[in-house]
Amino acid sequence: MKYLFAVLSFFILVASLANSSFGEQKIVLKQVSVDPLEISEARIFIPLKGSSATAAYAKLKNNSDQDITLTLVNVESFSASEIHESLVRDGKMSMKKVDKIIIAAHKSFEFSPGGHHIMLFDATQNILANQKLKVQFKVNGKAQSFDFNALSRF
Ligand SMILES: [Cu+2]
Repeated sequence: MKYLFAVLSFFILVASLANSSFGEQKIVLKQVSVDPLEISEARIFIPLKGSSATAAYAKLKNNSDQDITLTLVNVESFSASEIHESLVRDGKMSMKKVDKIIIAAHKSFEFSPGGHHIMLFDATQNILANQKLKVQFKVNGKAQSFDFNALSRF
């Protein structure tokens, strides 16, 4: 009986050691899997009734040691999309198409109202609030999709 108890406690010790090293491994894996490009607050405003154009905004963070070049490929449920920069010319707001965005290593960038934004044209379907729409970019030449959340303006 004493022997059995010793064997049992040995196994419990081994099991708990295995568990703790497993836990450490999980933490390490989590650190490694941080995306080079992190996107938050990704949102698309549902087009207003009678309007065909709208915009998407997001916060982007370059977690890598290299610059990230970002180009836009397409946006789900819209027939056309472009990256725009807002400008003030002769006191008037205007927009200019931008081919690419470069985010320096460990820097952030924001698509925001009144700044750079993703301009969307001609919704191909009815979009509902909280619907997830895929926005496809090329991140350093490699296609990558991100979920944007559809929001109503009101
Ligand atoms: Cu625009």
